Amino acid sequence: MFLGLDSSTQSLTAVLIDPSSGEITCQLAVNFGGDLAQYAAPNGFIPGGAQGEVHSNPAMWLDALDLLFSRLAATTDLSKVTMIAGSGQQHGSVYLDASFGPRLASLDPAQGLAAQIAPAFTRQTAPIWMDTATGEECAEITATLGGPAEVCRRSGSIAIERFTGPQIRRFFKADPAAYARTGHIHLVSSFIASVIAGKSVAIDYGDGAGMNLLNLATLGWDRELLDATAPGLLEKLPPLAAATTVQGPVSDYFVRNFGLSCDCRCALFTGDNPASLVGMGATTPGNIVISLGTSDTFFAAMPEPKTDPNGFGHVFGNPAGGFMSLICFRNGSLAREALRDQLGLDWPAFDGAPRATREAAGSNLMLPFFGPEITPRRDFTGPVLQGSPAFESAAQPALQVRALLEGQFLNMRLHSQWMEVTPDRIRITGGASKNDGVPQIVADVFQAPVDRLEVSNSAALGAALIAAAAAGHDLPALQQVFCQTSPGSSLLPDPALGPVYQDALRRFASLLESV
Ligand code: XUL
Repeated sequence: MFLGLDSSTQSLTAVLIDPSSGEITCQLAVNFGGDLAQYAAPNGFIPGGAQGEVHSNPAMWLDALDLLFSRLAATTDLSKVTMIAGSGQQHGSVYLDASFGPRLASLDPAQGLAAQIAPAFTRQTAPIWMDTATGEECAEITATLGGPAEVCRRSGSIAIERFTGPQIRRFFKADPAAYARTGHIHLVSSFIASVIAGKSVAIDYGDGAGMNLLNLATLGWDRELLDATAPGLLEKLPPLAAATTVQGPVSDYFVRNFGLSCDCRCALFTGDNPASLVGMGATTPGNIVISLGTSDTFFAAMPEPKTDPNGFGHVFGNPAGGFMSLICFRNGSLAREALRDQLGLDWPAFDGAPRATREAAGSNLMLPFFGPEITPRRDFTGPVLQGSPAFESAAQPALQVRALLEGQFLNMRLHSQWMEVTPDRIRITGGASKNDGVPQIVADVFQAPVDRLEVSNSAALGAALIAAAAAGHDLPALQQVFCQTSPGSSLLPDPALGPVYQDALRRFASLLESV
């Protein structure tokens, strides 16, 4: 059996697969807010950060690992697991001193992970992808390199606030002594992978490309970008490698505590989006994936790296080889939940609203941003409405729900034009895709059929598939088995709405331009 883990913003999830039977044998999660309430991070991050700071406590991720494995061991015979791989929320970083390696090598099974590893932290909190506090550092890195186009040419993205390089620079400037004491800087993915492997392991190309530090052409650390970020950075960064690279046996801590076999090995961990590309069966070009999570993402495999001239899109490594494009929208569930609460609706009402308002398709516009957005990068403080009085006054809440969803997907269509792909089909995943209302709007706005897969934990499933591929299984064959669309789950576009949304797209773009 193969185990995939996904350490996301709000939870740590495990998916266990058995390729011989083609079955997912176990799916389990630890929810940070609910299960580890002592960390006072109801949504997985420390609330109330100043100046756009959003950090998490990495000790919480370690406690979550102990809890997840104890729950897994209580339900499953873990001695049958032969390889573990995983994924993590992208861009977040963990800072550790030189004792990290020796600590991992001598973990005492009788004590928890957090108590033994946390003393190595040189920065007590980990900045995560929601952090927007590094505007100044992005500008400095960009100026040193000679402009945004050069940073993008090298790393696949212009300097981006949440990316790891600007975050490292901010730490170096704020606390140079703690930076100097730092021996290892890990991503969330490579940090968790290191704990499981019992040694400091490499960063994979998929997640490494989300740092503004990796050179896409060489797949190595980019000397100029490193120098522009912070002094002596090369010595603090792990090496880079493909996600399917086997790291060696799992740490004895997990063998002794949770019954894993000492022959169980670990592959590298990657970013949640690259893992999701695998878990959605979309690692070959031609498939578009929309993932509706805390943030919404829009991504696709790419044979050659192609960059967004407007600077919103990114290029990451594809764990199956080659590259992937990704665009991230911060106002995903954050905005859907905000409107639901504002209107006093529940999810069923929210989901039924699109069906009830079919005749109003494309007529009212909403710029669906309830807080700062990253695509487009602007400090919105609330949505912008343009339409009928009944819509603007919220006299008919269902019209606002329709306009919010249309606005989210028109914004996606607008900002994905640089990818120059007209999707034949779209694969959709994430909480908001379960009922039909939201996916139907996606189908209509993009004028493409939308498919849903049987498994909802696409990142953890992708990680389990990467583990199996690292052990020698054929990835496309595994994807045929594990990434099937659920029967009757496809939604077809209404062709009559093609011209309606073509026109709405034009009006949406000019409203966005005008505010
Ligand atoms: C991608 C991004 C988010 C996180 C969420 O660039 O920032 O999708 O990976 O976990």
